[in-house]
Amino acid sequence: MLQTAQMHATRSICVLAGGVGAARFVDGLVQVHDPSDIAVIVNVGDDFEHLSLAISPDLDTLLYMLGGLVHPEQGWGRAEDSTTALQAATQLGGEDWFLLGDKDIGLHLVRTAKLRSGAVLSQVTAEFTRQLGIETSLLPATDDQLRTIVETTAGDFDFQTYFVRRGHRDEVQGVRYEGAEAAAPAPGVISAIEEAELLIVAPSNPFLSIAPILAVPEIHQAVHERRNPTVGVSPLIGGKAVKGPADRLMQKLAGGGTPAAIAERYEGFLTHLLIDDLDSDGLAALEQRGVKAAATDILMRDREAREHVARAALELATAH
Ligand code: FO1
Repeated sequence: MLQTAQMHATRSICVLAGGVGAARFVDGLVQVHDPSDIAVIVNVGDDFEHLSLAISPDLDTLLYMLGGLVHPEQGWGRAEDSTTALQAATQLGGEDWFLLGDKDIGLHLVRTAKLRSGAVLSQVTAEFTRQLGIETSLLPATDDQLRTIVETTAGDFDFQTYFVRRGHRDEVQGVRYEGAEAAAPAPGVISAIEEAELLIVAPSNPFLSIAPILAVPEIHQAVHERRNPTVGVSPLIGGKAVKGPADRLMQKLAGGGTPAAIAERYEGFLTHLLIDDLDSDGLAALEQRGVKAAATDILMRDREAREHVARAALELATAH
């Protein structure tokens, strides 16, 4: 098997990540810690094939963020992109509900070609990080097919159909991770978890971004066998999601959006949780669960705020 040196490099910080919040957090982390000493394990449950292109939104959001190319307001896709190709495809009857910019399509063309000629996702991702000058290691959770399926009162939908096409309006009854049971971790994933001094669970949707990673059995086991600290950053502020359905999913599937309910999602491995000042009335319940906690302003409104949140997460892990 072809494995790159980068995949074997030991990093002291390992992050579990998915979505825009995670990418913003990692952008803060690389400002306060050596980027080459960080490995990020990325959700692939949102991946899908669209207009025959292999799309990996969470990997791409991190690639664009760390490569300095991300669309600043959207948080996904590329800055200063155009939509000529998609408009032409739509004129010919192609689907237009998933916005693919011209520059973004450039990446998808290369990824799709490489995958079709036999490369695996982790190899393609490592190649892209090299091309973009990214020192942080970005590892897909698995090279195997793993798809998040959202079960709603209107039917079961793959992630992007639920999230983008139907605007995450359907009432969710459950989530399943198709293929996870049989999936193997991508090269480097297990050693990144085992060897990191600190594991961080990024401020990502627990059900839609973090759970698909943990649904890979060997990853679940490695995370639970760690002896070093694992710090989570809450995805909710004042019990509400900054964007997306995390608060609704927590209400429906976890019985609430309190800090204790978030810690419960990560029961068995979470040692610390950083929460927002607006949720500080939940600190005592966390301490009661044996989870060390601190509250600060965790809204990542700009680069400075991202740096603040990353620093606070590192300080929480080292303070006690
Ligand atoms: N999110 C949207 O809300 N609408 C879109 O049309 C859309 C297109 C898109 C294209 C490429 C890409 O990498 C991400 C894209 N996203 C879009 C974001 C994506 O659906 C979500 O950020 C993640 O899957 C959630 O983690």
